[in-house]
Amino acid sequence: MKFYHLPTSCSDAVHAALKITGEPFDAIAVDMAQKDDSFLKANPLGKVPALMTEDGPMFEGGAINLWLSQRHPESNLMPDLASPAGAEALKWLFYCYGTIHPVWVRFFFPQRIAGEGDAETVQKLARADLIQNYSLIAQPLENSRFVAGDDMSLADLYLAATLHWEGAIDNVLSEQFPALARLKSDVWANPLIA
Ligand SMILES: N[C@@H](CCC(=O)N[C@@H](CS)C(=O)NCC(=O)O)C(=O)O
Repeated sequence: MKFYHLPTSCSDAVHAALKITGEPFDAIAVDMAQKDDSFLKANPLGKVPALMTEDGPMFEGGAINLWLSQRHPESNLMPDLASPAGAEALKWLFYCYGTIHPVWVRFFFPQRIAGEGDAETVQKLARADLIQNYSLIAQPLENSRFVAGDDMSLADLYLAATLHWEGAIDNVLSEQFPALARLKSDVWANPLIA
């Protein structure tokens, strides 16, 4: 299958899952300034990550990664979804995709919200929301190595991918929440991913 991605974007979480599962793939780094037809066939919205599988296009990173985890249960990327650990992993996975990621979009592209209005204020509010949102997901990491226990899950992959961007807010997340700094280096040092 073909994997459309952009290094240091949210597609890194899918890239990591592809490597861990051993799913064969061709990685294609997308030129966002010139989105070609094959990429737009994989995701008509022109966003990464996207896959062109033998059965057709697939997009939305969370869906792709859940699909990969079910195709490769031996990779242990998600606990049994009906178990208590599965509930935790799902909760934090959706928190990253549905709550944290959109706030980064507000931060990086404030004019998409503000239009002709006050983009600076939109960005300032997004920064404050980011700190509050990460303070919540840092809590489980005070008591366990990963967000849903001692095994790494898809939630950790996605959390680590979003932490690539904290340089834009002076690395305040790693500074304020050492557990996040630990998680970030733990995930990216994993020999299956690196
Ligand atoms: N909900 C989508 C979001 C995808 C997304 O926003 N990807 C960003 C990179 S992190 C992108 O491709 N942005 C390009 C753009 O918005 O034009 C997902 O989780 O896959």
